[in-house]
Amino acid sequence: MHKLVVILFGLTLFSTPSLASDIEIDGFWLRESIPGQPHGAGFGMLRNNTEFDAFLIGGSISVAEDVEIHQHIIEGEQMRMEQIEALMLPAQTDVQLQPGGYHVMLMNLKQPLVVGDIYELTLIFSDGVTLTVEVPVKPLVQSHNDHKH
Ligand SMILES: [Cu+2]
Repeated sequence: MHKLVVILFGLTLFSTPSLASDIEIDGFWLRESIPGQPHGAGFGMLRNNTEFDAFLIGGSISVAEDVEIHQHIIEGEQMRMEQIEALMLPAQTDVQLQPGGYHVMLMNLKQPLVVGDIYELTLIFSDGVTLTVEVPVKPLVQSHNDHKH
């Protein structure tokens, strides 16, 4: 952990001040809460349009006590989540946060996430720049077609 902090600090020194201003946040959404679930999760696309690698290091949202960055890892036949200190966004690259992969974890929700609600999510990058976007709550299961039963 200490080593990573040092690495991030080093990168900050060599980054341009406007790094995160050329990062786009696209199509972010929050997954609706199921009863008894203490945490929430958010997904979407981050696009780094700069010539430099960028690092997402955290976030904040009014409905949760904290925002962590998580990844899913497979251990044997088990899949579980693990917090990561930073999500690297390579230069000129899209990174997708999606169910079963990288996501932002909303720790200790103050109220359940209900479909149709919209929250402001702030994402924090390693150069200190923050970006805030409106994120809607969507259903757990999203069908890719419109057919209904
Ligand atoms: Cu998680």
